[in-house]
Amino acid sequence: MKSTNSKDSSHGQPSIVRRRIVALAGGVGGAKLAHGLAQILAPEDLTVIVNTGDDFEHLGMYICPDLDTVCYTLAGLANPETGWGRVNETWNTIANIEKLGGPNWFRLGDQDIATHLERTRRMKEGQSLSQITRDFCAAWGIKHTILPMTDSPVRTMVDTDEGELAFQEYFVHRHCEPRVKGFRFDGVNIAEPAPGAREAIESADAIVFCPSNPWVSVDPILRVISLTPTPLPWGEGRKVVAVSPIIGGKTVKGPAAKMYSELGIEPSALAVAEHYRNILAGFVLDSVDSEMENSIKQLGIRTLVTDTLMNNLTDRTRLAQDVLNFIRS
Ligand code: FO1
Repeated sequence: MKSTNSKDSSHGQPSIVRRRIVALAGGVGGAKLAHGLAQILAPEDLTVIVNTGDDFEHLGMYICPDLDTVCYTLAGLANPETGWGRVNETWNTIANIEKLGGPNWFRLGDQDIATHLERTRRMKEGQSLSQITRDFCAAWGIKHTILPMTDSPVRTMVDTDEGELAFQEYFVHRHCEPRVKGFRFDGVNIAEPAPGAREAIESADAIVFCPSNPWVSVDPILRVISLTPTPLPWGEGRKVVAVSPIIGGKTVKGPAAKMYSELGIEPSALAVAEHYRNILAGFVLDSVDSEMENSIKQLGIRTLVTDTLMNNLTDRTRLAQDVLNFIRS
């Protein structure tokens, strides 16, 4: 549903057509584009649906790394060096846990621990993850809607040459070293989308897949929300647009390129477009990959070639504006 403001082009003023956007995001890359979109879109025009397949219980706390990364980023609280965790963080708790012989492989800062403790307390009281996220967003001054993909537990399991590993065990504890053979999303078949997610998608003019890992960040969300293929021609109905997380055959952050290689697929923007080919209407690839544009077009997908690296807020906002202009085109 489009909402149009009162300016009327027939009176010589440009008509400003608002677009409702749903962004699907994993961790750091997803959070950056969501942050850019939030600079441009009004709060009622942007819903970010976040992967919760990376969530796990650790040291007695319920931890939602991607959800926290997106929230901290939109709130301006994220650690600019890592992209995850909090800015101006201290590490006293984890240092003392380490001294006592406890697990220290998952680096939890003191401020971050407050988030996990309070979330865990509320969950034990029976509050849902989406309810808690709504309250936390309000406390952090976030005006746009951030939803976990689901309130039920879904756990990404990584099948490797060393057996099946829980996601954070593979990702952080084992530094993505075991060779990947496949993925399983435990609990996905019974998981319902979080309240509001379906409505946001139904009323959206476009769904944007942020530059997050297709295998372990976007796929779990797609499985939960059961996004139906969009065979409509460009310009008719909802547009589904993805931004490539692979630039010049490499990922800016995280193991997506390594995963493609280990699964026997050459990592590239084209491989990402092929991954989503049944649901995509448009694809945004980096200028360094412009030679792939024609091959992507041959998949029946519209393309935008632009600079997709997001080193600062200006880059995030510019890329978000490019994506919105592409959607409007
Ligand atoms: N990633 C790491 O590589 N090492 C860590 O110690 C680590 C701790 C951590 C703590 C809180 C949090 O919200 C995220 C954290 N991450 C860490 C990032 C996270 O595990 C991954 O980036 C995502 O799960 C993948 O999107």
